Amino acid sequence: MRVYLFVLLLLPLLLPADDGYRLWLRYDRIADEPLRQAYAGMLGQLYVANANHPVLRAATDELHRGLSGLLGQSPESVQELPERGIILGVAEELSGLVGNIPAINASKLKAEGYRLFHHNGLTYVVGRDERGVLYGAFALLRQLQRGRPLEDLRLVDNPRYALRLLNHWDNLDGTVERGYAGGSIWNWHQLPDYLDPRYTDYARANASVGINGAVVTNVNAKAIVLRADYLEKAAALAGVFRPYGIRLYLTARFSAPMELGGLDTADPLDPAVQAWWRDKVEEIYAAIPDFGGFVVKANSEGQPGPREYGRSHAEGANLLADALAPHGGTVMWRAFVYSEEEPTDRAKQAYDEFVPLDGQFRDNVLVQVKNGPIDFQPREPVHPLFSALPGTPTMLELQITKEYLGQGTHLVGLGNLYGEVLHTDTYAEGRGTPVASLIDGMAGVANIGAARNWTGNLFGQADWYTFGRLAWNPDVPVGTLFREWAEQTFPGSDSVQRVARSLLDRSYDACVSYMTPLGLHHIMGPDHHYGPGPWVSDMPRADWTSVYYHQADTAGIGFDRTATGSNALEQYPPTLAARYADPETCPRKFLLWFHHLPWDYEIDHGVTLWERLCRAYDGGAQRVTTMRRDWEALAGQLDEERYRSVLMHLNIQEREARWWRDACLSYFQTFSRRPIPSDLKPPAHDLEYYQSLSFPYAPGIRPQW
Ligand code: GCW
Repeated sequence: MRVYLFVLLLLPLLLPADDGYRLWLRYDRIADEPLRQAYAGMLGQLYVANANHPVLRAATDELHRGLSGLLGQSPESVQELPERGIILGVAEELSGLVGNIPAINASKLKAEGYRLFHHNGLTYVVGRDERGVLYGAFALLRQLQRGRPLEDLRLVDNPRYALRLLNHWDNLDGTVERGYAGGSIWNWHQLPDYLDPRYTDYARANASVGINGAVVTNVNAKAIVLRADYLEKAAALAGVFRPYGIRLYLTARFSAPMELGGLDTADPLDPAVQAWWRDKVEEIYAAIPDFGGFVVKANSEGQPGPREYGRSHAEGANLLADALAPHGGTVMWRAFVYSEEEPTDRAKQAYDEFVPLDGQFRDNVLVQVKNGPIDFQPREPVHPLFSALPGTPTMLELQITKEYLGQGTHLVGLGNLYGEVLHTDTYAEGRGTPVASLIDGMAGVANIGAARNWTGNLFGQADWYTFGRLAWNPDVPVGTLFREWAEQTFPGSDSVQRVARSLLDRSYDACVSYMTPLGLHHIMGPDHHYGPGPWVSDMPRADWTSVYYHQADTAGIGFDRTATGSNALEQYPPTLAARYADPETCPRKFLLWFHHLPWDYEIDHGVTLWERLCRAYDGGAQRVTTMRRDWEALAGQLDEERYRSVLMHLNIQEREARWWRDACLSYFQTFSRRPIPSDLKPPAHDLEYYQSLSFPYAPGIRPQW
């Protein structure tokens, strides 16, 4: 017994410290010895067709890195087809070499797709093109990391969307807007000469989940990034990304022709402006031959744009599209606009602005639409634009960073948010028209920073992973992705994996419940968006306040977006609109998004809205306590460093969930004038206390406002 206890106490010391830097690409030696030997027996040699292609070299390097870690031995590179081992290459080249193996046939492969299979002692990684081979190599490593057998491997995997991008809201001064993982990973000052090895690891991580583009600068853009010296810096980054199949994109400030070019206008119809952009784009392609294109935030939150010249968003987008088209570049024009003058319901404004422009954009323009009509709230109904632009390609923009979802500390598995959005049936073309079928690409606002483990909160890595894998294939069940991530991040421990998956799965609903249950939204602290602030009423614009959104008064709570209110509902296809219009059929989760209801509205048999609200807040906070306990019980089962780091964050989350619950209930109670159910704990402090808290140095605030 004593010996047993002693070993138990020592166990954490035996597990090597782990700072999380390696993400899900850990490649530690496989502990299951028979399995390791079986793999090693099969994968001892490596034959690569066209081994000198830079992308194939990256794939080969990764296989060497991965296999030498996982198996303890690197495969021997051979120049002739081996009898056992790995065959890697582009389908067309391989079929000439290895003869008549039907599986090599590329007909089922789309651009960037790959096929993995085992045949006669050989494991084939076959791509439609070089990128496909790279993705296949990562997929093979994933099989091994997850301990899956190779013998009956038969995988054909094509990406659903051609554009799978990270959007960095990174500023040139090294700060990150809405970033909670430290400063920017890009060291602009030392580029182009100093190439941090982190840039390569960043590219590897992205490639491993299929991300093929990176917008490296903030949409609140500075023109200076288009200046010659900065283009040289960007070109250096693009050079690191290229072998990993990642194209570099920049944000374009609409007024750049004035700021950099000395013109006195940025009017998109002005020939001098058009010539300036044409020349600038040519200069960019001279430095970055595979430059991806521009992302633009125009006429939104103070950013310049075509509206200043009486031109439409389509005219603005087409200006840049025409300059990029000869080089194969793309414009992603953001639909996140709401008028400075207002005052219609902010949820309606993007639709009103963009629907009349449908069909007017050039072919190389995509309109980039946030998942919901307000702004990355913990939960929103899907944006009505997805089903209203049949003549315009669209990008779905999601946040991977957690501006409104607990920022740097809360564990919230965003995969469930992403899945909910992608699978929401819009009924745009009758039943069975989910958002995933209406979009043409996905962009995720990155949660990556200079933190040693990239995302600050270790579980933020799962959000990056899940985003990438869903952008590759939105139909993979989110639970499968949680499992993949957990298996690769905590290999060798079933119990840690089980808890990790379960935390990812439970946490999204828990967070919505302790922050904004029943369709409440935008009730957080001002500017920094940290913590509860349902009382916020004093802001430069009404639609930046909380009271604008929850509309609580002594009669009830909620934003009436039905025909008796703003009628935002009319922007949805009729089937969906009808469902949301009736509080009886409106999903609970969106009830107060669409309806203003009395406090004693009976929501369940005999349960009033007020009581339901109290129980939602309370239940959400309690679930975090359970999450914290479940993780705490893993003591000694994983390395101390990651264990402690996650636990400390969960402790903060538990405290803050309680804070949200208490602050919001105290505040809403001043309107409901009803007691908090007696079986629930009363708030820990009075309302004045919560209102007195201030966070002048909360991270992530935009520097240039
Ligand atoms: O979510 C809001 C953020 C801003 C952001 C803006 C946008 C980059 O609070 O910080 O600016 O949306 O998406 O443009």
